[in-house]
Amino acid sequence: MSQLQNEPTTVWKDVTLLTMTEGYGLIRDGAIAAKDGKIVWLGYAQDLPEAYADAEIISGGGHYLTPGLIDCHTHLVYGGSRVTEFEKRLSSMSYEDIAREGGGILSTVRATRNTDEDMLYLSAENRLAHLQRNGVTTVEIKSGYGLDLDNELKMLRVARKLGRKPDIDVVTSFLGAHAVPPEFEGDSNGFMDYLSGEILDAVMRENLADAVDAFCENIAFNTDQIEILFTKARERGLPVKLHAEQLSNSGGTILAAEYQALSADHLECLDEEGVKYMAAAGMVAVLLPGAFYTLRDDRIPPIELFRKHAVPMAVASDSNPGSSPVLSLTLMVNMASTLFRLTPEEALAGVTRNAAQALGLHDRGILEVGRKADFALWDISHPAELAYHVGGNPCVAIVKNGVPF
Ligand code: DI6
Ligand code: FE
Repeated sequence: MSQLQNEPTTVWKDVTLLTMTEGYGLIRDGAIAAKDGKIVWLGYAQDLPEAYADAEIISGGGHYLTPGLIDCHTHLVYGGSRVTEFEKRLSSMSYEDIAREGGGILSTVRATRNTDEDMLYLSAENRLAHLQRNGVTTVEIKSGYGLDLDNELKMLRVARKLGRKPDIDVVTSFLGAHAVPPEFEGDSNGFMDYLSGEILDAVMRENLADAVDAFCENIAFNTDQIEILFTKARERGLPVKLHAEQLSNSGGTILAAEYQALSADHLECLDEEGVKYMAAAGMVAVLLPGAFYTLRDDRIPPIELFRKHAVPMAVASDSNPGSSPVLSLTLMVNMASTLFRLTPEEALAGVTRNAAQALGLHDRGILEVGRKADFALWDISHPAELAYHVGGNPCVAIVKNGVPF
């Protein structure tokens, strides 16, 4: 027998499975078998084939087992802190006012430029650990606080390095078009040329990005500018996605649809026309209730229209130092339900099946033979409990590529 055929199989028993293939896909008294990092069997424990008699058996302790959670939108790598800005916002300054006076994203740009790669790694690793303890096995991380060649590459290298840890997969997005840095003040077109030329070239050379993202907003970039970047991204075969319609309806979503974007994210100000474009382009709507909550927004994304036009909804943390200092994805499942009125089932699909689609990953997000053996185990007694608790952490273990952590 070859080495490969001798690789041990592991079977989790005494679990309630939520396969998330359709609805919750609940299987009580279930079992799931993994080999070589992939799911090889799942179903009712009583139907477990004889062939698995010699497998290593792990008791799931009666817990629920879901696909490992996927956080499909984060800005986890950054220097410094924005806690003083948080205090300012409490005394009536708005996020946009703070951005206009050089705070906001630009203050994190200064701090990130002044932080070396090792320190950036350690602080991001610490934030990531919170997400992981809460069930996350795949995370997307964006650049966008460097805004020059060296510092954008530095951020993306840190994200790639985090992805070499055995218990997490990291998908990276180049978000150079996040803000205009001081050295290009008043010349956002010049900055866009630099971004979509020299910086994107270097990012591609080092294979540092899995997608290209941008911030389309009246305090950031307009659709004409983003089109330049998206054209370059497409020439190089990189998928695109967009921060769109968060603070105003700026037409970003329609542009993103024209470039077959994976997702448009935020979307509080999106109208039905934009939703139709998303549906036609097969895009995912990424909902970010942490930013909505932190900025005390009063417009919720058009959830009914996403349902009506069958646009899949993902839910993510948007973890960042300004608008969404979030460290728990199950808290986002709660907020997606409470604030955006998603059903708990929709919210859970938002951090599993639909989050995988938002990242263009077809090998995870549901429990099915052939998919990655990435699981989270939960001390709950009803699936909706994953949306019900506000804070706390019912995650008891994660499994990555078939290996328990
Ligand atoms: N939208 C966001 O929610 C973050 N960036 C973006 O384009 C905010 C980032 C920050 O405030 O630092
Ligand atoms: Fe964001």
